Amino acid sequence: MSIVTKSIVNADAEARYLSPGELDRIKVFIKSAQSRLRIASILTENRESIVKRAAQQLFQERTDIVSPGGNAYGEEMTATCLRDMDYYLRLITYGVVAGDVSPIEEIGLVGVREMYSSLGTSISAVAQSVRAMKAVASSLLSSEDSTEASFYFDHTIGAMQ
Ligand SMILES: CCC1=C(C)/C(=C/C2=NC(=C\c3[nH]c(/C=C4\NC(=O)[C@H](C)[C@H]4CC)c(C)c3CCC(=O)O)/C(CCC(=O)O)=C2C)NC1=O
Repeated sequence: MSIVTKSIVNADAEARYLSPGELDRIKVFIKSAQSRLRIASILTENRESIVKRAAQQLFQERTDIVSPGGNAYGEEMTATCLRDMDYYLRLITYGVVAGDVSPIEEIGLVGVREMYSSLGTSISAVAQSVRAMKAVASSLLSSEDSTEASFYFDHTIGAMQ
């Protein structure tokens, strides 16, 4: 939910007008809209290369994952791993657009430990893949946009730690 929707839902639940504080937060949200939309479109346009380059880096650092017996071993499993990375990149673009981590949280982080644990997937390696995507993404963004985007990457990584 964006800050606009959230503020309205909260205010209406108490049948009150938006408070000065809420209006200020909405102002910040609207002021940052242009950069957030720019970030989302750069990440979206470059999604394939971000995932591919980050996966290469991950598999170099964690050869065990793609070696026999590894969770992402074999063409099909490797493709599923890249798919998961693409899922997280997509959710991060949702967060950037909404200016809020709750879409990432609700779609991809609630119960994530249990899920990967039941799949025998190392969650720290998944976190490492998101860290690698953050590095590739940062190289495509201006330093200001990179700082903004990092917030959403870091939140995702933090939830997997
Ligand atoms: C949008 C929200 C969402 C998420 C996040 C999601 C994740 C997700 N990843 C899965 C599997 C998987 N995920 C991975 C990923 C990896 N293995 C590794 O060692 C690497 C560290 C990592 C890649 C970075 C692999 C290899 C599988 C297949 C595991 C198996 O079938 O045994 C599965 C099991 C079902 C399936 O194969 O599709 C789910 C549900 N699904 C969703 O709907």
